[in-house]
Amino acid sequence: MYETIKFEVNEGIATVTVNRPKAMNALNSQVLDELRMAFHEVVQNDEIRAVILTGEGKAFVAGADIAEMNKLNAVEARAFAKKGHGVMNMIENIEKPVIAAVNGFALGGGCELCMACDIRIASTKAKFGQPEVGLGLIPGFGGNLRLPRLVGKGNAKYLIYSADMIDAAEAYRIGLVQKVAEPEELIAEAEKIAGKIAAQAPIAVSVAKDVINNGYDIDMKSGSKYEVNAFSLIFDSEDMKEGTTAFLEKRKATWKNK
Ligand code: CO8
Repeated sequence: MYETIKFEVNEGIATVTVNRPKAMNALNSQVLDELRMAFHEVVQNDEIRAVILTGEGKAFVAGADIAEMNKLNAVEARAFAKKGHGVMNMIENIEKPVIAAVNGFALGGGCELCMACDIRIASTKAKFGQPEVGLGLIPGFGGNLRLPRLVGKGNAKYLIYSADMIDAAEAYRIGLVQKVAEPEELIAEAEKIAGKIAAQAPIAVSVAKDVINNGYDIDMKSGSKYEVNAFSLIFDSEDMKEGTTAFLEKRKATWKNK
């Protein structure tokens, strides 16, 4: 069904692999469409508790497809940028956690794709950057917005203006990634984190994701109200009763995702 990505589900964890290694997994319209379809499948499948997003071969994703962009006029570029934003926003906002396992180059749209994920783990072989200004472009899949939020304005401006590529250690130092792993241990490490998350109450994880995302860009007072409402609503979930009762009865909780 998919031609440019691979989609697998194993023990509640979906793995989405961008699979266009001959073009360094560059995001053309087809890859973006298939990513949207895959994440739609993630939303629909109740068994999936967490997602790992990675790339096949040497790259995670080396950017939006430069050959495709080279031919676009402004109207077509707008449609392409909107398609990219649609995918990034979908990944950022689905009610399930998404872990980027960055195996290699995460450049331009690839860096933007991993930034739309909740958590990033990098292989020691990974390289990050926003090289768009070297192509006469600017980041167009949310990089100007997400990079400063993740690493601060100064680091973001440095990376975007200079087009510098940084390695995993530097990405970790500035807070772009949360963990660094040896290449052969990257997926196992991502699965370990996904497994830990999948063992928690799914409804609580999804509500926490919602509050963090929606609380981030609003003032503290409004955020505080948003959190209080989300926190109280969760008391009507069966999983909240189960989690707290299991603690009191000194047993392991069994989640219903209800
Ligand atoms: N788009 C299209 N093709 C690509 C891309 C890309 N982003 N990256 C690599 N490829 C292709 C190469 O053209 C090459 O194809 P071929 O074999 O047919 O010549 C093949 O992949 C292998 O690449 P290389 O031979 O270059 O491999 P190297 O190992 O020598 O280098 C690099 C790997 C460093 C990753 C190098 O390929 C590179 O610099 N790639 C481009 C990185 C880049 O500039 N990315 C940013 C693109 S712009 C962007 O992402 C904007 C996002 C917002 C879009 C908004 C829309 C309006």
